[in-house]
Amino acid sequence: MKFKLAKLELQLIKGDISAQTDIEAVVNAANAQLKTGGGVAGAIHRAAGPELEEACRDLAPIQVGEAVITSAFKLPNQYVIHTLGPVYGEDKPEAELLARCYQNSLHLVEECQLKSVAFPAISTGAFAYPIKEAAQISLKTIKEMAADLKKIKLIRFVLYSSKDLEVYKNEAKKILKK
Ligand code: AR6
Repeated sequence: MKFKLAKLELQLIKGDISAQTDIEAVVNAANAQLKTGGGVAGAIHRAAGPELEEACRDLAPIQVGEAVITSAFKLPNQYVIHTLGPVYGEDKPEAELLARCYQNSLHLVEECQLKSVAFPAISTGAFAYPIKEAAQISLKTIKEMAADLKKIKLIRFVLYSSKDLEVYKNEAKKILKK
């Protein structure tokens, strides 16, 4: 499913964040130490190879809501943006912290003048953020920022299950008014 937001296209697909061959930067749902882990972080580090963890060493630890950028090494992308989402029920205010992950990631995209970025549903796995609320926050944040993003042409959400994709589609229809 596709939406037009200012000058950019927002896509919602089901897939694997580590297999986005036509995207310049992929976003990692990282841990504070920027080490490999489960879920998205595991898939990204496995596909990028051990050089990614090495490149992350001097940038860690990061704070909740912060984002940092590295090369993507063996991934089919140029860059990885690592952001630390809030743990639901622990890191507060959680909605603001989750919004900051998307804002800070998109600031890096803008600074590096990238044309395309792919996001997973940050915090909705090990960090237990409910998918519907997370979808609303991420889509609203991008909608608010869209007019200020100059270079980027494509933002893609890569959802891991059909169920999560359906939730995103439903929320996007309401929030982005297709
Ligand atoms: N591609 C796209 N989405 C995925 C993939 C994938 N390959 N694998 C899982 N998801 P999570 P978090 C979905 O746990 O909640 C890690 O161990 C998943 O279904 O990766 O921010 C880190 O090291 C869920 O919807 O990230 C951290 O310690 C979403 O991606 C911690 O988990 C996010 O799940 C971060 O937790």
